[in-house]
Amino acid sequence: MVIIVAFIAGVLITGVVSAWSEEGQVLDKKAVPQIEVKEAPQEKEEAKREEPGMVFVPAGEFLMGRSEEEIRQAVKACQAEDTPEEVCRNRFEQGSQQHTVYVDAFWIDKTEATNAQYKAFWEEVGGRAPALWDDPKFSGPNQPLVDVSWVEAQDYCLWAGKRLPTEAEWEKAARGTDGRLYPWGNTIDSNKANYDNQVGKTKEVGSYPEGASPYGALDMAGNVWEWTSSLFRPYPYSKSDGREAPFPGGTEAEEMLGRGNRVLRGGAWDSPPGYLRSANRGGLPPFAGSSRIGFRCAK
Ligand SMILES: [Ca+2]
Repeated sequence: MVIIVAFIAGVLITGVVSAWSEEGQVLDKKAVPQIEVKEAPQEKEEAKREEPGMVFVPAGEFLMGRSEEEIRQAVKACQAEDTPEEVCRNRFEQGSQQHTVYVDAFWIDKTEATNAQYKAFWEEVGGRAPALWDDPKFSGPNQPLVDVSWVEAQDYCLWAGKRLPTEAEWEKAARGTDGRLYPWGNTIDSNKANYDNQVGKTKEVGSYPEGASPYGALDMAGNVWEWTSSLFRPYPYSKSDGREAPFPGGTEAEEMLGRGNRVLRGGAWDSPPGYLRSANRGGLPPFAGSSRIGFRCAK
């Protein structure tokens, strides 16, 4: 437990450093490169299929990670917090540099998984009841499930005939293909997401329709951090380099010792604004969980 708490603290501290001083600076439009999007013809048929509660993301490339200008701002902000320049550069230049990634077509849940949805799974399958189901701040049926580990999130998605999204899928679903910083555009907006302790708890999923991503996914920024399937490894992202393998190279016990943090995305109800950037990455051991952590499924 001590180890897990330490990792949670580590992620939060790192995120704060990367977030605060960047905010309020409008990026030069030229700093956001554009890419041409080609849509495969067969996808038009795929997109017509109905998947209740899910949105479709067509195959193609997108810009993943932070642009050079974003990294420059992040390093500057990091140094302003009295962190050595080399540490800051390692953190942002090697960890999140923007690059083009191809992603196959997929579906992703329109909202975070709710308490009601998870309860149906839990009543059928059993296992641990999330501790915060006793807390009225977090237990509403349409509030997102919190206090859920990566392992439990994955089990739920498999039960529902789905899986966790990769972090590349998650980021594309959140920001589309034009390199925007947030699901709705380039400027943070408290009318479009739940963050910064505005209400001091999670809100019902889908409470911010104006904060929808280009594909219609809701709460990709804020409300709860969302588990992805991916191991936290430096970019460039490659789905075939082992980062998507379940428990690669070790046992569950080894994973609990911190080898194999999984990526979380999007920030939570109490996160400062920079956490909500679609390119921002968090990482925690797969057995961690808190009132800030939930998930959504893909297929
Ligand atoms: Ca979220």
